Amino acid sequence: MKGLLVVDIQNDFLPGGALGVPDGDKIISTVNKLQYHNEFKLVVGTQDWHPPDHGSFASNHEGKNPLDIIELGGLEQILWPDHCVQGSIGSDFPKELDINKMEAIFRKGMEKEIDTYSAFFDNGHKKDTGLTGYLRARNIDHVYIVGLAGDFCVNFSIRDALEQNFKVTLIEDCTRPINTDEFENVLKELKEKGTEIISSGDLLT
Ligand code: VGL
Ligand code: ZN
Repeated sequence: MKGLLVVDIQNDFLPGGALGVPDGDKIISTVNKLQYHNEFKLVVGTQDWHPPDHGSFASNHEGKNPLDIIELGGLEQILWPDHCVQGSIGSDFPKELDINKMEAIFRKGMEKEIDTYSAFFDNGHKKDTGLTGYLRARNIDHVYIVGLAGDFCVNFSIRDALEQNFKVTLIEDCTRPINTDEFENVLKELKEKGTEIISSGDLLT
């Protein structure tokens, strides 16, 4: 059965937000429609959900700036502006996003020593968010993915979903990257790994 995973559509990832993704807001109305598509037996959302002292924030490392790279818990970490701080307006879903169809919301990025881009595992693959088990318990074997940011949380979620042996479809017009230049390469890699890439128009008529 097919499920829809809506990744990190949060105020901070929209234009004007702390880590605004260019045109991130443009996907919302289509994502709203997709959630009601009969094909999807389950809709699940995620939220990036950091404590204020999270290790991915440049502000928590003396002399560092956003986009600097450091080592965090033994992994390479890109530093970001403070974003999606637990309970802040930036961490909230935008009011335009329909969240009524989401049966569960998985929050991630709560441990300060490790970042979690993927909806399935932290970046070190040490801790499972529980999403794999949840999807399996609901008989989902095919995950459709939409959301932000295309090159980070969507990208990493797709890789993990494939590794967990889900069939994976990215709905290309329902994601946007932080870095547009490199996104073509990301898409090419995802395709090579077995991701099906479609447009929302292939589902909605
Ligand atoms: C994300 C950077 C930092 C994302 C989250 O949701 O793609 N990107 N934290
Ligand atoms: Zn984050």
